[in-house]
Amino acid sequence: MSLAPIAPHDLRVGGRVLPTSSRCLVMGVVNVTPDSFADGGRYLDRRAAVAHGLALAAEGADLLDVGGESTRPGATDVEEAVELDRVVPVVEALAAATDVPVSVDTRKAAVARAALAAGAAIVNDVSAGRDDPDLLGVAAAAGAPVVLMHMQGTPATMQDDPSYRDVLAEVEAFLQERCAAAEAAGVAPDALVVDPGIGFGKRDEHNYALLGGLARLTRLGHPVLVGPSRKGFIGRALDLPVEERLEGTAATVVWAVERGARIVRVHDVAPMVRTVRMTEALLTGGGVPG
Ligand code: PMM
Repeated sequence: MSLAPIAPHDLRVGGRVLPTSSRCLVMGVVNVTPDSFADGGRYLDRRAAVAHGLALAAEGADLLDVGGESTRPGATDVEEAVELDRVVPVVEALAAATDVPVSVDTRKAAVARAALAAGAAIVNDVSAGRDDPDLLGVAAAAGAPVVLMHMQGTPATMQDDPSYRDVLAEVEAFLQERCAAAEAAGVAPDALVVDPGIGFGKRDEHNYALLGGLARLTRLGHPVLVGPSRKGFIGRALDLPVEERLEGTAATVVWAVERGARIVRVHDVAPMVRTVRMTEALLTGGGVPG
């Protein structure tokens, strides 16, 4: 079954409107971790992380996603104090130095709360509010949008033996249920973003099925975020190491935008801004999207 994507709502962050109803936004990744798969260790130093975030903002990022816990396959949990220490100063410095809204990539309510107090505007939770029951309430109290991502299992175990009967239907049902949970916790419906969680408890066939059926997830009525950047399925398709997956990421971004993705989470901001803008020009016959 193929469906045309439907336009979602905009997102309000602070006093600003992010135009997810009409454009695909580019979210740049700032990992303050020693062990993320694509850039682990490069930005563990606070100043390096802030400089990297500012460079991504200058390259045209619409959002900056700051994370202090690697969620790569096999990664173990990070202590709350360690994650706070990695994330909060970087969020604070970026929020002070740029107008680009900052999101915090965390599964912990305390980290979300501290990051929001330090100037973050969005919470990106790869557990979709399941790991810490207080996280959705924290976002609701701050009036902050929340990214709800699908993952089967936990980062430590998710790639051991992922299995689905119908991955697209199961991810769709999961996201629908988590949107309801977020609304029950007080998050406004127009503050929700959904994400199929590429690579999180998925075999390649599952990633391809989700990317192929992405338009169906737009039917949930919320902006769809996709994070394919430099991930393993691209490496396996092209037989290339992580530092050589730019074109594979770009091809996946084109595909996702054409099927209705309204935020792409990427490491290589400048080339992906061009990739997204060109895809939108093709989709609109050269006009302004919307
Ligand atoms: N991927 C990673 C981390 N956080 N968040 C969302 N919402 N979606 C993703 O696909 C996602 C994420 C893993 O990538 P990284 O280790 O390079 O940050």
